[in-house]
Amino acid sequence: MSNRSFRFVHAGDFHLELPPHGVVEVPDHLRELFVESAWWAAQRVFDTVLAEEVEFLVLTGDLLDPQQTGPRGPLFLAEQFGRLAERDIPVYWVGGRVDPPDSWPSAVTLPENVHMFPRSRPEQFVYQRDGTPLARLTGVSHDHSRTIHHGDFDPDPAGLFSIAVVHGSAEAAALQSRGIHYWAMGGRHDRSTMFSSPHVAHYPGSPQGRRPEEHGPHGCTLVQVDEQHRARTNLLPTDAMRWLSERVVIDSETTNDDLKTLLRERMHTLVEINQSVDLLVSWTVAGNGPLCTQLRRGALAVELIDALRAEYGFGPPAAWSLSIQVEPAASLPPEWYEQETIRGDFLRTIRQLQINTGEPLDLESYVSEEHMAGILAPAIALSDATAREQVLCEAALLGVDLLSGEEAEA
Ligand SMILES: [Mn+2]
Repeated sequence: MSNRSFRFVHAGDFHLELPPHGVVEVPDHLRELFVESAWWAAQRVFDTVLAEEVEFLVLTGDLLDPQQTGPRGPLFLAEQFGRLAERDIPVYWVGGRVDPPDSWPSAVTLPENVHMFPRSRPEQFVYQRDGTPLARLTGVSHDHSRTIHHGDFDPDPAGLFSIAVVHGSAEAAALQSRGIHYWAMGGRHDRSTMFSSPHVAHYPGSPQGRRPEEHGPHGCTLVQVDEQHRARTNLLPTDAMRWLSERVVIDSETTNDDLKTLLRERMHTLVEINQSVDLLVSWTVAGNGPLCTQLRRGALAVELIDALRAEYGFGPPAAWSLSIQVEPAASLPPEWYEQETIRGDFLRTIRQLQINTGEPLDLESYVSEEHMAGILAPAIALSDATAREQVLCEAALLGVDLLSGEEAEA
């Protein structure tokens, strides 16, 4: 039995049916990027497989919903698979939530190098290089239960490198107990590793981030297996545009110009670090001082955004600033709660509601009957304790903004 080192690529969650979203508006010059980035990123996964000359490609589901992409989706994938077929590179594909094996349209023929795992029970393939077995892949497509039946997976009896190909979630301890060398997981859109030694369970994430919360580089994972059957994972970025979330801290001394300089310097660094990929940046300003109040209410945020967009937003590559938000201060000055002012009354009321978590907010009385019949009713019930606390905090800040006199800002 040979223990040779080898490499493969692990990718998933292409979601070709789903363009990036979660922004208020998309400027004209970035429209094509929004529409096409999921496709470009997926194509780069196949480019990577060819460029790295790996043994095979493991795909862990949610590649496309063929109903929603229309013919373009299956035709695109079949073409990409065909590029790998020309180089004799097999593809092992487990179905996820949106791409169960029976959703593939019969009119589009899958090339013979593509092996799909069924949904009913695990199936196995042994990958061979020049007639020598290198790895055993066991996989089962997602069956709507979300949880992976880890008991279905056993390591290769002859000691081959064993890969489990699955879509969903599982307890790390349950997976670790099986003796599988590499759990190729799918179903999470941000990259994450459940454990990495001695064995590995890994989600490569989507090749393309879809919304501001999915920040940082996205791509596929290059897995390198050594002679001792240890696997090492490396991110190979494929994203056509990258969401970034940046936080800058200011204090009571910070001036408009200081903040502008701070943002420009940070932007400069971001462009240097993330070369040749378009960036979408959400800014958060934290700290305290009069500038925070100005940013929350006034035209300053718009002015800063406009300046950043003009200087960096058009590229290429573009580094487009989406928004500037002010991080709510951790606490308000305690003396404000004691003052005999309308603001003091307001803050004391809010604090009572924060302490007595069972006390109803009675927001219903502010909403017309017509709206109560719609989706607003459950939204204002705020039965979730965290959501209630968050709304009360925001209400306190809004109240402070509206009820503080001009002198309080100075
Ligand atoms: Mn998914």
